[in-house]
Amino acid sequence: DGIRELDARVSVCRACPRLVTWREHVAIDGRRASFADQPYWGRPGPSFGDPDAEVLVVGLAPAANGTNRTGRMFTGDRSGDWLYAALHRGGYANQPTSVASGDGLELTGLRIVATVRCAPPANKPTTEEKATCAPWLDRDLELSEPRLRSMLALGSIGWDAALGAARRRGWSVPTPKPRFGHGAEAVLTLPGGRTVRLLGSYHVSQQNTFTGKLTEAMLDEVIARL
Ligand code: DU
Ligand code: SF4
Repeated sequence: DGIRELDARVSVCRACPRLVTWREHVAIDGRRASFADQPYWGRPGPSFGDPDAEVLVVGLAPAANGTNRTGRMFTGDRSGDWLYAALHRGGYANQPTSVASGDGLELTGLRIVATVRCAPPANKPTTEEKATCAPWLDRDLELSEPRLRSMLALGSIGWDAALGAARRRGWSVPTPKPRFGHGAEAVLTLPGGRTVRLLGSYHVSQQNTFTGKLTEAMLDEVIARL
């Protein structure tokens, strides 16, 4: 189907020279010591989850030793531990943990994509890299659109990417531009009049979860509204 083909195509994209160099460097000779005996994916991260999802989660980018290692969105790092535990509490995931493909994890009603599909140095994609990767997100949105009811943007970069993709799809976005914040909500209107809700959450990165800026209760509250 369309999503399978899209996932296969994005997995071999080499459009951003800096990110190709970084993802392959980490995979080949920059592996974290605790994973040194493992093969790394070292490529862009395809979407993960239910192809018939009504909810789309838009993250930031793969982590160098997370998705860039395991090849699956939010898999094998602390951000993923947080996200999948919350998706399990919210009824979208069949188990709370995400270790590696083959661990039995399945999502129902929800699919996860990223703004930028390759691990960026210091987790910071450039403006150009975000723009170069945007067509992949556009295609994900197009394929999800018939069933889509809501989106969850993790962090302001995911929020801006979701709004940009919605505009390029011809959806109507409120003006002034809806501002990102934890719990922020924007109602987007499709050309036919149907609406899709965009919700914002602080990103599940360690700098938010370790410091208490994002608590489990805060994340659960937004997921419940999806
Ligand atoms: O082989 P497949 O049915 O395309 O599934 C690939 C992979 O996607 C599976 O290991 C879990 C995930 N997945 C899911 O999480 N939810 C679904 O509804 C279908 C597939
Ligand atoms: Fe391709 Fe996106 Fe990776 Fe750039 S970040 S190389 S556009 S998949």
